[in-house]
Amino acid sequence: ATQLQNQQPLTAMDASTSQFYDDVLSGLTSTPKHLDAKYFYDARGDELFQDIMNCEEYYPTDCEMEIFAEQTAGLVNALKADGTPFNLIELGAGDATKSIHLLRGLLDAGVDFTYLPIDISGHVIDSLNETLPAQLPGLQIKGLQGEYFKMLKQAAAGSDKRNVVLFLGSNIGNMPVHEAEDFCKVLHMHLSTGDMALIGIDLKKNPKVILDAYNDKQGITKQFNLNLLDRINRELDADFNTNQFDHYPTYDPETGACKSFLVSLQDQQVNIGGQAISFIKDEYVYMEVSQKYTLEQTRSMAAGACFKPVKDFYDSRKWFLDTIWIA
Ligand code: AVJ
Repeated sequence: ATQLQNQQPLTAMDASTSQFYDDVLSGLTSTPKHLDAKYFYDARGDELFQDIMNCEEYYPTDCEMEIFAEQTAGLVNALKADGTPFNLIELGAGDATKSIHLLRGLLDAGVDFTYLPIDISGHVIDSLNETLPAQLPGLQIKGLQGEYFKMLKQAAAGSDKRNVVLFLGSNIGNMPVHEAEDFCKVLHMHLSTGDMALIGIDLKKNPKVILDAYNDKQGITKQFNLNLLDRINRELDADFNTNQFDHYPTYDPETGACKSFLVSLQDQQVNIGGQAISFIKDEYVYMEVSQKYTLEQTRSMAAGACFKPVKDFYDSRKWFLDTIWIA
């Protein structure tokens, strides 16, 4: 493609597309190459993630669902604390299928709270604002679309109620350990004494179980990774041939890092909005980490951020932990 042809879509880019473009180019011109897993979730990526959650091998969703469905009363009790009204703020609420158990439990117990789901996707927030009040009569809900901490500030501002923050689904695992530690520190800075966090964390377990969850037999996780290349093609005027990349999932039981890579099957050049990017045969692109922790590691993460653990909830296999920390 000539430069002229490619200048058109670039100048027409909105702010979020241009951020996407900058991140993709900076990741693919780095050594080693990498892409940011937060970009997995376009409309197609959302569908593929739903399919992953329905995979036989993908256990984290089932585990956390079991906790929320079967230990609702325990969760309600721990979070309602002294019974004072609170803001229930959920970071990355998605479709709230797990939190809905908690919301129903809180309503049934007559607890005074307002649910403030935060998501980067406006579509997610619109549909929660619309569907939840119908499913849960009496629910006070105020969805907020935007960045976690920006919206958290907004949610907590102008209210002297205590705050309870939900960060479920092992989303914290998508950060490398040092970033997760920093995230907890920043979270603590946004909270006041007595505020709580309920964090869903995937635990270390038999390495085969973990690797299988990120290497499903149907190849959905592979498609989920390749979809980011397709998304770049669709949104950034690129020409990736996804057949020329393979998916390489790994799990290292020593570090607890479950990482996913795409590997170039040949020497190839890809054009992204007029920029040529070269891949050599067998070169890898680092796509995502899904970090696994021991209970002890979660304890030191809490302590490092000045949180005190108050209660732990496990699924029956003890594969997943929902832990409540108090600020
Ligand atoms: C949504 C980040 C929790 O890391 O387990 C699933 C994403 N990636 N399979 C995870 C994911 C590959 C998932 N999280």
